[in-house]
Amino acid sequence: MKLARVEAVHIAIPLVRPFRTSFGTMTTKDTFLLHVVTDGAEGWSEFAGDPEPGYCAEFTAGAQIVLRDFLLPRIAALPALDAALVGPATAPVKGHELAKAALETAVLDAQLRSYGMPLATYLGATRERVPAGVSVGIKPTLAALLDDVEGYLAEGYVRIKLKIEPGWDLEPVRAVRERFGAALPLQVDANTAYTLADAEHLRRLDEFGLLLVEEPLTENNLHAHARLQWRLATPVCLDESLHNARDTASAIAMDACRAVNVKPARVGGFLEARRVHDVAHAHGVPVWCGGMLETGVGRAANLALAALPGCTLPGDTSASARYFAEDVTEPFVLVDGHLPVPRTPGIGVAPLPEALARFTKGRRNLYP
Ligand code: OSB
Ligand code: MG
Repeated sequence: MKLARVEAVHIAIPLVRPFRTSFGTMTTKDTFLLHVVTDGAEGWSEFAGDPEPGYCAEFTAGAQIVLRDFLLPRIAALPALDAALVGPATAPVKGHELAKAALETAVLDAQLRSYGMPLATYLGATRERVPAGVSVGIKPTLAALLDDVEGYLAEGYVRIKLKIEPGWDLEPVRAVRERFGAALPLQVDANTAYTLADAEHLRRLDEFGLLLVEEPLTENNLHAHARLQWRLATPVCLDESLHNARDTASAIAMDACRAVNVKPARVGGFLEARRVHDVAHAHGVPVWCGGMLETGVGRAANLALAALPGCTLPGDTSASARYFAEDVTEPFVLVDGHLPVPRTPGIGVAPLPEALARFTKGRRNLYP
């Protein structure tokens, strides 16, 4: 394969309702799709970040510069383009996992299309459909939260995740438990909003029988997460703090987490995500596939990862309608609490030209 052309397509799609986390409120999915054209097939991917560096250090405008000036020149210099070489060839560029993931995924999509192989097959997926959880944002009132959770359960979602922050933690969890019962699979995500000084407070979550508490403390502090896990019965799950398989191995060895949220974007792509999965699975630590409010382009690829054997907990891969009235791809529809794993070559979807045109804010050539 030879690289011919790479383009960033800036898209903005309104969310069906605002999504508030401890790091901010989103009302629109504003990002870019990466379109890679080779001498053979073409590939698509989605940059998972936002215009502002709230979840992590990367952001859309910066990622396009990193792709254009640092990542793509290294890929274009390869004698033959191969998705497995994207990681090693871009390793001299520090960080920028989200940008690297977008590049590797679009190249992988093109390559797998040329082989006629679905991403799920390439990764070693063992399921044809995956159970769907839903991540519920911070709401203005408990009543509004209970209404939202009730709606999602009526739609068939099999697991609820509540976003929490100081001042919105024990009460919403108690309210959801009281209303929907002890059997509801329930977990929380703090997106780094607490410190170890909050350990005694967080320990009060133990009485609610949660599946896990996700990224409670300041990012990248494995030591503090291990100290917290020592005091909690609830399993700690890491998201923001795990950037690769090596971090995951360290975190597990230190007992800094007893569950792993794997996001291909956060770890630089699907090949490293597979390794994160393998490390955790080999240690008997449950894995689940997280999300970043992706459009159908990112969602399709995530579903292939969610179908791996070690993904034993329901993920955040919800149906398209949970995010958008209209998606840029054919929508993913919840059936009996599950989403189907795409079974056509590559990531299994491509943007619908008409929808893409309507949501496109601009295009930028990144290569040549
Ligand atoms: O921390 O998992 C997170 C969304 C954007 C950024 C970070 C996170 C999330 C979610 C929603 O929790 C996941 C999804 O539904 O895609
Ligand atoms: Mg998270």
